[in-house]
Amino acid sequence: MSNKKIILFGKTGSGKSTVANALVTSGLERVVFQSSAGFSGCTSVIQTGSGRGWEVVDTVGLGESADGTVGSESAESMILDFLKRVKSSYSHIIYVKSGVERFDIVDEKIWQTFKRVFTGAEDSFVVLITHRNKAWLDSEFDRLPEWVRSLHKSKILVTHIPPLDQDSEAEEDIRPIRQIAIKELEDNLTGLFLDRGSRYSTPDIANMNESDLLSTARSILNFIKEMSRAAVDAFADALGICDYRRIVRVILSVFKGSST
Ligand SMILES: Nc1nc2c(ncn2[C@@H]2O[C@H](COP(=O)(O)OP(=O)(O)OP(=O)(O)O)[C@@H](O)[C@H]2O)c(=O)[nH]1
Ligand SMILES: [Mg+2]
Repeated sequence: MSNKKIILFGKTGSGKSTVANALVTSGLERVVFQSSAGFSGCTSVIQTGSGRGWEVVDTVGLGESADGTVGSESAESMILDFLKRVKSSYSHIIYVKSGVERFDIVDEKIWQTFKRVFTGAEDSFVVLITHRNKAWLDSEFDRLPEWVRSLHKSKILVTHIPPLDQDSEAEEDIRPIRQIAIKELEDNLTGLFLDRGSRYSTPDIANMNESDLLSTARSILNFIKEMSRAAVDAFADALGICDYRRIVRVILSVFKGSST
């Protein structure tokens, strides 16, 4: 059985590190990827880990960044570093979303940004909703946003991986439930990969040289600015966001963590 390589992205607290640990270690007892539940807090740099046939790239969660505005030049080099870091072929490129939060406009913009970053590897795109089960997905499907529903149904996955319980008796009860959830997630992901003949998807960036990557980084930055501006123009009232730079900042925060 061939190795699978996945990259996870999504907002902070969506469950990326949890999924990463689950796949690589089959549980949550051994921590490879630091998770928000741990003392170390949320993920602040891109991390890679592997085990059990899975190689996982866990990215920094998108959220409001504390350090304010990023200048265009440093934003560009941040994106460039990120592109260099993630230029590779993948079995799955996964947008992780917490099912207890509503999908909003920022989710859509992040998704569009990653479709732009991984152009050429569309085959491997998946949306993974955490904190929920299949029954929830079936009942909520029609309420998912259009950009999610337009994916093939098999590429919209749902998982519920309960965190480690400090109470050892409770943990004993939860562990088998967690194990079943992890097994189901693995089976779903593996199934998708087998359907594609176990072939990796290669994004255009994987074949780019330094100068192509730089112009791609520049064009991605412009793309982020343009679409954020358009979103604010269209939805300013509903969003309560008058400054498109705020959306830009949120989206840019994912590219942090790849510079050394
Ligand atoms: N109940 C439940 N809790 C979950 C699930 N997935 C993640 N969590 C919890 O949600 C919290 C955040 O999970 P993380 O895996 O750290 O999220 P992350 O996306 O890596 O967050 P950042 O590193 O900040 O981007 C942790 O307390 C997890 O235990 C789930 O499916 N069900
Ligand atoms: Mg994390």
